[in-house]
Amino acid sequence: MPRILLTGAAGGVGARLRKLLPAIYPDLVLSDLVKPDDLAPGEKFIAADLSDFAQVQKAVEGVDGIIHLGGFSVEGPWETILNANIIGCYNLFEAARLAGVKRVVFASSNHAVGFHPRGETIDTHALVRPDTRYGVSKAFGEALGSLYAFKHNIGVLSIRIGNVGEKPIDERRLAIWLKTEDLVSLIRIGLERENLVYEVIYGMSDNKRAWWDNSRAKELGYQPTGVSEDSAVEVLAAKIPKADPVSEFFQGGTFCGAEFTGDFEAIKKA
Ligand code: 15L
Repeated sequence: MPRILLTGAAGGVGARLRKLLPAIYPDLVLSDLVKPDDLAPGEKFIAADLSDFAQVQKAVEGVDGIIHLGGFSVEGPWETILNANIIGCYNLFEAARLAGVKRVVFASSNHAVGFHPRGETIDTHALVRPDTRYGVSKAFGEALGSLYAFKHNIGVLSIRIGNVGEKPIDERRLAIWLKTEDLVSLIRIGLERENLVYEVIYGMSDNKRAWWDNSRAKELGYQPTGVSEDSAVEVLAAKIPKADPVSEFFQGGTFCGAEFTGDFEAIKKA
């Protein structure tokens, strides 16, 4: 039975996965900076600060596969992103290499490619266009995953996650919504698919308004079950006020508009 480590287990997505993963991976170890408040008696937990290599080494000891959600999950100050997402991600992969971990699923984000226009459909060959320091850290994690896959024989799957939730919550999320069960299917591809070297795929459900071509995920066996269009009438009726033009134009939404000092007319055509 494989032992699987879930980092970032106390976060929002981590909390959702904690409900579904034990049925598939009974030997699941949870990790985060601090213990989740609702930790059940049967759940195994190890506290680890990702920016501390010794603590990360302890957490990965004896595991076969890692689901790496840990780190700062939105835009933040450089010091925060540097420690939690850049140094933290390096520590995770390096500790995994030393411990002989076979698989890592890296929770990347749509914000690694957020500055692509909504009017364009991109696949995983599109250039990274991070929309934040956070997005840069996700592009870094993808690159690091590729290095450890090709150089150190760890099978790595980077999932550019859209937005995980019960339902899509606004018009942008109709394009990028990811049902938790579908995230579990993607994780299983990363941990279980034979001969996986390094892959990048988009973490979205069956979304009619998608601006991502996720054919690589389908080739790897992904069959999404969530249908975002089922919520379209409700979402559009809510008439959520529009954000600024930059946020509305690009895929990354308000992550693009925040702190923006660029030339909107020029980058629209780039
Ligand atoms: C992300 O990467 C964030 O972790 C999440 O909180 C959402 O903001 C999501 O992107 C999104 O783009 O909606």
